[in-house]
Amino acid sequence: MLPSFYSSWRHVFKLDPERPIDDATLDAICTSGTDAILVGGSSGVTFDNTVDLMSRIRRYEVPCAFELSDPACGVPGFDGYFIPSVLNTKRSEWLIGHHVKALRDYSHLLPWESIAGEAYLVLNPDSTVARLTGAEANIGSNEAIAYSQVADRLWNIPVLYVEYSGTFGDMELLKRISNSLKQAQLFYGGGIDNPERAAQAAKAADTVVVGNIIYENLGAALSTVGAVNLSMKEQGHVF
Ligand code: 1GP
Repeated sequence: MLPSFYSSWRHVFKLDPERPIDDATLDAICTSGTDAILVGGSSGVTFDNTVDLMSRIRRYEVPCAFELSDPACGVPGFDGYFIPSVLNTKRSEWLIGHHVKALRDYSHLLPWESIAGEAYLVLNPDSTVARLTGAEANIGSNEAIAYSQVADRLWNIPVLYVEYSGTFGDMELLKRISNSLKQAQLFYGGGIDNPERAAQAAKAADTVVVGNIIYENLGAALSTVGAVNLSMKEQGHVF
């Protein structure tokens, strides 16, 4: 398989277009040595606030991708686009329904070479994404692994995103999920607010996503970059 726009990413900062970020903070994030900036949010993402944030990030060399969950926010100019689906929702529109409508109307406009499907396994029931999508986040480990394998082995999804947004997740489960995957790149996000947690997540996931702490404690956020890189180096990742 050809390398894709995200295959070398080990550490990613996730920025929410709805949340204000000042120039100095954005500068620190974009020059931190992170592998990429991922733009996305569970609510309040609009075309205008996405264009605004993208154009500010574009002053830097860091790669920048967008999680496109609403065709009305289809801003051109990102290096890549993820189209998310929620695996463990009972509301089929979040698994496939929105996607069918979007492709019916906009498929001819999409830059397919820069698009990857992204399967979310949402495991924090108190997160906005869990509430918004009706995700059944209180599931056992074996079920979580089964969901992951459906996405990875049956659907060949390129990216599996284990999402604990707002809380630090179960690293043992993350490792078991990682070991169960055959081909998907494993993203982990949720509650990473110090180097130790970043290093722990990097031991299990291929790509570690850091979000909220950017807005709460910039120094702590920046410290996760080196921690992930060191952990990956210790595990012998070579890129
Ligand atoms: C959110 O997974 C990301 O989509 C990061 O989570 O905001 O808890 O760091 P946090």
